[in-house]
Amino acid sequence: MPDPRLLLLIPAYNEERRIEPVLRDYAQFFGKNYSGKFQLVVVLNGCTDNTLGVVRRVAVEFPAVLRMLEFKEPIGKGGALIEGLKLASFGDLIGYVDADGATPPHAFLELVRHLGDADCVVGSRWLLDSVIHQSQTGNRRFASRVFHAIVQLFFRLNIHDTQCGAKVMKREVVEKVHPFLRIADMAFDINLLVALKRAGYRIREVPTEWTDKAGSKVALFRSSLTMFLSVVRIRLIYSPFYKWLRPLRPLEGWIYKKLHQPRPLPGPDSEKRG
Ligand SMILES: Nc1nc2c(ncn2[C@@H]2O[C@H](COP(=O)(O)OP(=O)(O)OP(=O)(O)O)[C@@H](O)[C@H]2O)c(=O)[nH]1
Ligand SMILES: [Mg+2]
Repeated sequence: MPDPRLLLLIPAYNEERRIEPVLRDYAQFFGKNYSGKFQLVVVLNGCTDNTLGVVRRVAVEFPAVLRMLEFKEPIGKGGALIEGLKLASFGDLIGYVDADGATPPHAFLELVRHLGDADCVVGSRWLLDSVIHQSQTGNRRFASRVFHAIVQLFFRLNIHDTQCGAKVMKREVVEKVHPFLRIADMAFDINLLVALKRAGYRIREVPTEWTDKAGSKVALFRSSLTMFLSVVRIRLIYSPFYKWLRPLRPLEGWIYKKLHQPRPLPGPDSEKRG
């Protein structure tokens, strides 16, 4: 039986220096090692460099495999994935990885192969068998562990690494939880995992191979603060107080703006479900 159709999303923001070999490697690897249909979609927004030009150039070499979506607005990594996941019907399985090549193609295929009877597989850098090349700075690892403790306290997800940029899900699952995806910044992954858990889906955490690449653009303080705010927001959505907080929306918008981070998408009242 051939492998299922696989749609892989790559969110990309100012990645002109890092994305080209990643696109080539994925297109070639999956062309050779995957018997099902493979589609790669790069989702860009607000790039001020030539990422679009680079993606276009590589797309000419792999016209059947590589496509792109471009948004002018600063919708963030989460916003880009929320848009990309609207294409879920192109695959039986839908995944995403970072544009910097932190996850090599063979490691992503491993995640796909581990799906089994689960609904979502998350790659993990914090399990015994994880293989990490060139680890993050001490500050970043510390921030990541504090973030993990807060997330565990709030949501009891029991996942060691919620932030790994490599995940894969079944199409039905994406379609079911999509209306509950609101967070546009890097806490998008928490939004997704919490929505999956509340909908009763099975999430499997699998050790993965990961390389921290040079050229990091993450502003640690600003990014951590935003992620904290977003996690509090996700927690409140599922609390009885949520409706009383509506008047604070303009303040929330102001804070995200001050932090130069994409603000959460406004949602209908159905936001509470999920
Ligand atoms: N479309 C889109 N993608 C983004 C945005 N911000 C980050 N990304 C992408 O999200 C992925 C993860 O971002 P990274 O900057 O690599 O984050 P990281 O891996 O935590 O940090 P570094 O690799 O150290 O920079 C990459 O593919 C980025 O290009 C954004 O605003 N819009
Ligand atoms: Mg990265």
